[in-house]
Amino acid sequence: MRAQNNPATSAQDLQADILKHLNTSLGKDARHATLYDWRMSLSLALRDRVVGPWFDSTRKTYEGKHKRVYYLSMEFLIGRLIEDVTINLNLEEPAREAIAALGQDYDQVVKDEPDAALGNGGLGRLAACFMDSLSTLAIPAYGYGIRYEHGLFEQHFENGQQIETPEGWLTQRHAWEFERPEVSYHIHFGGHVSETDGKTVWHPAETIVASAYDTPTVGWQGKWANTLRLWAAKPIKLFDLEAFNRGDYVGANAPERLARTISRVLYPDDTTEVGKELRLKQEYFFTAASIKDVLRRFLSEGHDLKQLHDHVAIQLNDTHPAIAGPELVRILADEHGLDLDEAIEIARNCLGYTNHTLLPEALERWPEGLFARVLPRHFHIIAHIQDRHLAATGSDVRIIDHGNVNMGELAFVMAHRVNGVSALHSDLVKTTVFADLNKAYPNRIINQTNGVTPRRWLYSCNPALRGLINDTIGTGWQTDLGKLSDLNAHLGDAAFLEAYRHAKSDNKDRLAQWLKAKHDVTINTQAMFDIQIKRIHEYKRQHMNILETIALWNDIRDNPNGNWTPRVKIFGGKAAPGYMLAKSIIRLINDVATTINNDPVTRDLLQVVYPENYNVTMAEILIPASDLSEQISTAGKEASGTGNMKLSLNGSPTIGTLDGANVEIREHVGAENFFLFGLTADQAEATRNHHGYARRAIEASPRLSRVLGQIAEGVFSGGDRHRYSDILHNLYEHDYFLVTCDFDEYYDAQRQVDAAYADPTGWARMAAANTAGMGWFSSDRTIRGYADDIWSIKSVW
Ligand code: 4GP
Repeated sequence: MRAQNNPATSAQDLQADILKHLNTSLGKDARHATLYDWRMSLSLALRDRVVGPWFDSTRKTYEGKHKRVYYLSMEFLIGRLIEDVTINLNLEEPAREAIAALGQDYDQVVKDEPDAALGNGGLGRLAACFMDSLSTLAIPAYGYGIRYEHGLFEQHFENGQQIETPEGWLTQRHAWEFERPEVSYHIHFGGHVSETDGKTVWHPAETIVASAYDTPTVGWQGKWANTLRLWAAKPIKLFDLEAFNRGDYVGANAPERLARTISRVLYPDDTTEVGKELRLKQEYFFTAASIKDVLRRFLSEGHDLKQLHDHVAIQLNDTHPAIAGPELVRILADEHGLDLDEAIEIARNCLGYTNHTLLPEALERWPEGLFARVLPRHFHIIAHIQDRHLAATGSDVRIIDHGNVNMGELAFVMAHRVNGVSALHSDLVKTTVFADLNKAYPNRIINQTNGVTPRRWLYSCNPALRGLINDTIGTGWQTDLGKLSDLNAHLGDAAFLEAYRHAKSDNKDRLAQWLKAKHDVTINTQAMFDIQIKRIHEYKRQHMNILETIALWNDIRDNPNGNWTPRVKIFGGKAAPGYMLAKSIIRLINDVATTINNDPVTRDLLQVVYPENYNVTMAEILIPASDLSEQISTAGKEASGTGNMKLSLNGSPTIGTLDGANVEIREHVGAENFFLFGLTADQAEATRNHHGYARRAIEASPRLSRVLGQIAEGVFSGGDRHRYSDILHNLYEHDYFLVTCDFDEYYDAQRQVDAAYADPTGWARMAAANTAGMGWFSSDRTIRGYADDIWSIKSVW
């Protein structure tokens, strides 16, 4: 059923609305309009069409007193929205026609939109996919986060090295949001706590304002729309007029500057004490504003606070919003007079916590002194939560321990469900980081394997494959991705496989043209496109990939007339600004690219390409064009992966370890359509107990020894023997991530890939089998799992 207010739109209607917005919202006539004006006018005309379903959805939720989900996340990696909205509203063609009729190039208009990059990687993109699925499934939901002025930094390469510059998505007006100055809350920090007549009062020292900005997120076919509400920090006192009148113009702006710092950048450098404090304040800022908003809505419906969990489910996307537990308890107890223990129970019934990584550095711990200074009342409440937990379970796992407040333990104790993001990861959550808490609270940890939205990650980004699927098995898979398994019946059909190859080759051409136009790189489209796209991290092992590239280069040079399968190795990803080894890996990849791409002997057989500034939009071009997906993390370290799902779904078989969701992907697409290598998580752990394993592995591998020797001699660094001593030292002396131990098997698996790729029909069958097998990995399935097992919420339909 189409929502009443969503008018069926013709290209003419849209054209008229674009012109209307050009005149009345942008204040331009068509003769003087710039690309920006056209893009804004198109976006606003599209936004007009989201408003109807959005109002309907909100009204229905209030009328039916439906339960709502609140998804609290420091990151929402949304990317561009024009295509997202046109796809979901079925307005692709009308929008294209309307813009063409106005004499503009639609693709240029779409490309003018900045990527909303309010996130780093997987966790943030998952949040964006979840918003899409929640709307598509008509589950009433709010995403809550921060409206950062600057999203994830822009990456540039200078002499192969990563340089970061600030991202500026808000330097232009953001077309999709609605400012809500009336929805604002005071958020407090610091001060002290007093106790009078048994009543605890927090006397904060500092107050800022959290002000809401709403972006509607519309689901498939515009039938339902939820809200992404992002908070901007503002001062309570706009301006110090007295200081200004004294001539202190800088000082006059201090209140605003200080407040705005809170929502200025995603991931401030938290290696310094002030950086830590800022980050803790960011987390409390958006969490506290969100909780206040949740309770305001709840109370406006006239419910009793004791029934909170019947109406409210709050999901903590990692530990960043873990302060939600104590904050909720504080409001229930201090402001509404509930008994503290009762408040804890009520809060727990509402809260769920998703863990996204086992890496110790990502499990947040705040120095006790800092925490107690910034949030003194919460510190007391956490101590009380801890006492109760210790007394009730007899466990000796403390939340406040060794001078730190441990946010993972806090989130665990305060949530009624804790989930990992793949089967393997959830098992490891049970047996490693939270082993003791798992004993104290058996059955609390469950699994919800991640998924991706098929609307964006197949339908929208891959029109060629979308068309073939529609022609082969019909539509309906956009919301029932399991239907892709109908493709299995066609895997023996030569015409289908030929068409599948064509679709892939169209996408490869598209990527090649993009690389040429944007990065001035020419690639061989007949070669296999071998793609690794993700943040740069030792555990993800981009360095193993580049070492294998060097080994292959050596082998081709030793035998230039051999039967080699041409490859283009494509990398994409950013390193955290303070992560020096990851930055060295980036430089090595770029150095190796320079050497190899200029070698006349191997040039037609092996190329390395690393376009700078990987983001959601780049992913949408790379993924459909990929032949081979690199998912080569050290087993036990990648919680799930979602890029692995997008690539396999788009017909790119995986070379990978038994890590994260790779395990389940392999089960679904079939072991014969997956190139497996490497140690298992158990073996990896066992290997680390054998002193000197790295050196032994290097000595046992002539191929790897040679490669490391070349790097040490400066073959890729113009003779500079020291440029990569950090990487080499790490590999020889430590190699926690077991690159050396997995290297030979990885190299061999790559040669199996070469052989398989040499048979075009066989490869097409394998690629198509990946698409056919991936139906289970829709984020709709994941959201249904959360809805049933964690939130106890139903679709409004
Ligand atoms: C990521 C994990 O590294 C990735 O395996 C997972 O697929 C993704 O979360 C979504 O669950 N973690 C992060 C992070 O992005 O910041 O910890």
